[in-house]
Amino acid sequence: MEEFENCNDIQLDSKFRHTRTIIHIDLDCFYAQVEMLKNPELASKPVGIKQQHYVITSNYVAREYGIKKCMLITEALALCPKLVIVNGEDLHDYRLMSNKITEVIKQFSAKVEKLGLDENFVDVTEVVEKKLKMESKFEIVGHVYKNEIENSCLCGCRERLTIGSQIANEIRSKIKQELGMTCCAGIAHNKLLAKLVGPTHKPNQQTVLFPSSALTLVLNLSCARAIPGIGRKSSDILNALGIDSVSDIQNASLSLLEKHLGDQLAQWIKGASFGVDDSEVKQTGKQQVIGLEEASKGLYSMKDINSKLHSLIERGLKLIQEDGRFPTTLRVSVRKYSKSEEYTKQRESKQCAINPSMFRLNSCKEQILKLALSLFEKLVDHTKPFHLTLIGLAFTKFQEELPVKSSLLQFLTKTSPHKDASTESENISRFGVKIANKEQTSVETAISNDYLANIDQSVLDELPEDIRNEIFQANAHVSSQPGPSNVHRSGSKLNCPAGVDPKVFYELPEDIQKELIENNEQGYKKPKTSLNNHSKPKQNSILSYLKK
Ligand code: DCP
Ligand code: MG
Ligand code: MG
Repeated sequence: MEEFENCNDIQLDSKFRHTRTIIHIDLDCFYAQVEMLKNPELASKPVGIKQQHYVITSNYVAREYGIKKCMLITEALALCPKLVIVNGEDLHDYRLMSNKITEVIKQFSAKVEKLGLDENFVDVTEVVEKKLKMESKFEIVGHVYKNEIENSCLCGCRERLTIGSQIANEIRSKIKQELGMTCCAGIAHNKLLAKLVGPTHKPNQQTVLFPSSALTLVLNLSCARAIPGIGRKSSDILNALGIDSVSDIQNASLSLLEKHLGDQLAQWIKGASFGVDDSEVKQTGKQQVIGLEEASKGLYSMKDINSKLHSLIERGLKLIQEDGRFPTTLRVSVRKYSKSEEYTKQRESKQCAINPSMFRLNSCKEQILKLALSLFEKLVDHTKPFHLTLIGLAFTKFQEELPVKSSLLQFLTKTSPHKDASTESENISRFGVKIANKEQTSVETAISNDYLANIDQSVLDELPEDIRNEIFQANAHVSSQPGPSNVHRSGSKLNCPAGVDPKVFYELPEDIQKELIENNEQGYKKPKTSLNNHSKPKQNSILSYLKK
């Protein structure tokens, strides 16, 4: 103990002053709850969620039968023959719900750290401070760990944690009200204690821990490994040193721990064994990967693969749209069948860069499918019989904004812009060129000597209307030469402005034609239509990209 007190001033700080208020939220039987929400008939039945041969979680009805997490399905069925087994290998709906939950929690404080799919830490210290200034009387909501209300510490933690319990209750009510999900909450002055105290009353309950009970809570843990943050590797090292329980850590010499675990980890573990944890709630950014998988007993044909990829892409695009960012990498994974249990868990994957401009195209689904298939072919020789048990698709490396228009143009133009591109981006360039070549003859006759000549007509046709208009408007402005003045056979009396392909011009709705002419006469004005998420000025931006 003495050594510990000398080892780190910051830890001492949190031992005698409990300035923060941290809430840990953990959803009740998360995957099972999502399934019950999708299919309310399940709510009254025992439900087990299956992955491979295991029940990875179950609802609380099933838990009454003694079903535990990670139990073999055969064992679970022996305990409860009427257990309804739901396949939980596809994480799509769980991820979606997980993100929604975090968003609800963020309504209470910006300091939210997501942990896995069903847990979040929230630092509500500032919210508590504000409430303290506004009110003076507070009542604890929910349980108090060991019914021990703080009466020795004078730092103000009793009031703060009491307000924390009220906020936790509000968060839980909001999650229930907006998403129909129940959860547990732990409230304490640090992350470790908040996480540990939450599950002391389950499900759909909350518990606050006052600092005077911190030691009792950690000493009640079954073993050192039960401290979240001590993983298998650290616990193996500790066990090898004869350190098994939390009190063993408390009594171990810090220098011994530092020698075997490294200074930082050793000091943290030593602190944790006394309920001390000064780690911050790290604000979680958006997810790094949008990934989906489909498991199956057997995928044997390209028809299977095509259909699985098709559905994965459709769902992936929905998620990307909801996310609002643009991925720049596509990854395809497969799990090859093997009799060996260990091996079947391994996935192989290939990835390539994708041009985010693709997400503007109406044909983006087909284009991603083509890319995914070419990645698949690198993983699996489809000319020979194959047996897969899973196929996955992931979008990664996101960028917040739509790409600059130069890349849009690169994507639309007929020639590959990067001759020295890497293999990954060559895929895309080749892909772009391929589209262009297909339509080249008809396009060549259609285009006049204007800036649109560089753009593949077929791709142009696929663009959403607002973007097409923007390109046309910009193109109208580019040329200063007098344009052809004629009455088109379409009946339009309007004159096609300089530099605009008449064929394209007369296809446009009349209001857009007028706008084009206006722009041409007055000089370039900022187009009314705009691309989402673009805050930068657009003045002349497209023009430069459209130049040959
Ligand atoms: N999970 C998993 N593999 C495990 C354990 C859990 O894939 N070995 C998944 C299923 C769970 C989810 O993670 O629903 C969240 O894990 P929890 O440990 O929080 O368990 P639950 O939310 O299911 O139950 P509880 O009510 O005990 O929190
Ligand atoms: Mg949970
Ligand atoms: Mg959890």
